[in-house]
Amino acid sequence: MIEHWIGGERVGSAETFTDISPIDGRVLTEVARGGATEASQAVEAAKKAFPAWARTSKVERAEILHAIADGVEKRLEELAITETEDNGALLRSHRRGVMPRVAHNFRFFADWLVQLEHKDFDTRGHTNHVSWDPAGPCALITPWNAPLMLATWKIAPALAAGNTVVLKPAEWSPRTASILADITAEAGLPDGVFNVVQGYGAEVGGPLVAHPDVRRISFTGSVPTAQRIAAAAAANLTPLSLELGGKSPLLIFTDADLDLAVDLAVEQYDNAGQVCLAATRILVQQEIADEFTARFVAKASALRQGDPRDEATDIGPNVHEHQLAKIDGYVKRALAQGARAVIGGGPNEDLGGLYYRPTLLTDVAQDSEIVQDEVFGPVLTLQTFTTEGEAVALANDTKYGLAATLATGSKERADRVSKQLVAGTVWVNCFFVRDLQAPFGGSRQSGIGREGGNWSFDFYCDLKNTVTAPKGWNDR
Ligand code: TXE
Repeated sequence: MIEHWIGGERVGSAETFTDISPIDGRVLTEVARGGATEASQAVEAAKKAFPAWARTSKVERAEILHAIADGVEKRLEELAITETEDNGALLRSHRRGVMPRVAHNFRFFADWLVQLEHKDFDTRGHTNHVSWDPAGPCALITPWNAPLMLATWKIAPALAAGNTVVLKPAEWSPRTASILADITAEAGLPDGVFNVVQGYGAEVGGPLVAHPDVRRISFTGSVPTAQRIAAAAAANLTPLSLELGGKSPLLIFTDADLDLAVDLAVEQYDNAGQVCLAATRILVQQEIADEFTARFVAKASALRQGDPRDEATDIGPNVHEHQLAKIDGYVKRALAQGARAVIGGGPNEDLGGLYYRPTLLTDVAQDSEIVQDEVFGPVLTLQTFTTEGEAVALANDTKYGLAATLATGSKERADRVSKQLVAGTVWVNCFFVRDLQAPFGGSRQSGIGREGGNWSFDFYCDLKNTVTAPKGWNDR
């Protein structure tokens, strides 16, 4: 049984829900199904713990964050397996990429905190001193596609800044947050500084974000849920940070290294396509479209789909039957409208369950839902363009603006095109390189605000400027 973690104690609920593995439909555990009462208890605990935690020195907080990172590293294998069982993402990625990054999130923000300062400056002899004051209890709402990674992008800077936290993990992947709670306690984080409430979004997440004592809300997830959260935040004018979906383009020009371009395109099937940053719209220059498609098909067809716990597997299952139905609905409607499946086009019947075949669709209209909506599955579309101007126009013709990837051999073209793209991140001849110093987030409906480096601290703090008069000012 997974319970809530409130004020340093395990707390149950009268009702529970069942956590099921997308790998094979196995029941993993029962989970406490929280509601308004638990949300309020957790905020109370966070509020009570706040003054003492806010008073700790930067160095004390940094030490505890490093101890949490040590704990994550010590339990890395357990965390990796637990997360794979919960959301079906590859165990090899959890082992070698995701969980080490979880530890790094704590180390990075611990170190960043220690050097965080704004140079004092002078105004007519008066000294201006800028400080980052912690804001108070923060409500963090996170999704299931990279549960602990995305949660700790928020938890680490929030705690480093001296805030207290209530985390509401996604109901499809509740378990690693619970392990993290144990790790924080073992690392010496005082009771109530970090709390976890489990349950469904509307039932426990809704009351949490509407709570008047919550000082910051940070959310990663879908646009409709973000709109509900923003409405709740508006009632209390709670500052919020939103990291939402995307429909990012991969632009491939004739001067690109075609092998690299193919690698970049195939990489978009990672995590069975359940990645907000995924470049799901391949835009390829007409002259090389046939050659690119042939090489893409060869490479993508060699991907191994299967049990994500197997190190040889490249693509695992999608997370939940609702997601699978959503993905298949999009593909079926696209095919009915005249799209052609170059590869894939349906669930993997050999494997059954929640496994969807990596799919590439051509003959898709720019204004169709398959090109405009986030599918969040292993489904890519391919369109062609003739000129650079047309490529940019297609790339930007979306309600999103999270990321864009370019494959080109020309530095001048890369500079020219990246300047014109509406995207929070542009990758040139690479993908998914993410440094925590960099601002991360999206334009348009991909979100509000940026996470990373100073941007995270600016969000989780009340910035203060203290202006001190020079000595003897009252002698004048
Ligand atoms: O997301 P939700 P879902 C996109 C992706 C996917 C779609 C639906 O396109 O197909 O969203 O996924 C909590 N108040 N992304 O339905 O609902 C919920 O419990 C407070 C993109 O799973 O946004 C969970 O913890 N919280 C994405 C979290 O919100 C609420 C990652 C996310 O769930 C709530 C995930 C409410 N009223 C999905 N309702 C990305 N940006 O990476 C739900 N929640």
